[in-house]
Amino acid sequence: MEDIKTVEIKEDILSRNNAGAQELRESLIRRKIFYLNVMSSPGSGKTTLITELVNRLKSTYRIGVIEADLDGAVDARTIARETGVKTVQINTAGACHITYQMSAESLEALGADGLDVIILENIGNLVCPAEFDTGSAKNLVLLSVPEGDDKPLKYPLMFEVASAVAITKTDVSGIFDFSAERAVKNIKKRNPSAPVFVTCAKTGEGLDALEAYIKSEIEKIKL
Ligand SMILES: Nc1nc2c(ncn2[C@@H]2O[C@H](COP(=O)(O)OP(=O)(O)O)[C@@H](O)[C@H]2O)c(=O)[nH]1
Ligand SMILES: [Mg+2]
Repeated sequence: MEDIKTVEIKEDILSRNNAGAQELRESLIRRKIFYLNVMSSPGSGKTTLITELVNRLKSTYRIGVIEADLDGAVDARTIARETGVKTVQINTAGACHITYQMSAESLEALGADGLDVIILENIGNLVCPAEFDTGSAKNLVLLSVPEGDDKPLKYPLMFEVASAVAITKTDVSGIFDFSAERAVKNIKKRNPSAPVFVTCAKTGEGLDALEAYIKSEIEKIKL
């Protein structure tokens, strides 16, 4: 019988990505640039929350936003219109995640060196983006009320790689069978150390606390 050789491509791709991302992270921190990677399911409120956060932070910091999508520039246009900050759109042509190279090229296109804070809205997906380190200093993961409080149990890696988690859309809690207490318990099972913020971009609930957390992480890099 023919001897078939098996090549572990995924492991190789991931370890190369991790090494490149680590270098990128160190380089950004050396240059005192805070890079925040925002991840969640499609429609869980990333663009809306990023808009709110940028509008709160932009008087203190020079901010840029990278919007990653499979196709189109809808979110980049929204962010540019609603915040006025420098924004670039990257399209992955169908890929479900962005690699550290895509991340590095986008930072270059944005002009990272003139900025204090860069926020990346990653592809909407609870699986692949968690596997691909982008070189960010911190990962903010969103869990919206309509998705259900069990998602941290079903998508463990996404919650394991989170530096912080924001539960979003609490204004619709009454319509969905969502318990913030259960969600926090499930998040803590995956990641005991990540702070969890209970937020709503529409009512402003929890945004002061989330803004304070992000500011304190930015200032750690600026020291
Ligand atoms: N009720 C409610 N809707 C929200 C909230 N945040 C975002 N949305 C809506 O959810 C939809 C998807 O939001 P978007 O920010 O585009 O999510 P993204 O796909 O993760 O970027 C939009 O119709 C938003 O207006 C919220 O806090 N409460
Ligand atoms: Mg979006």
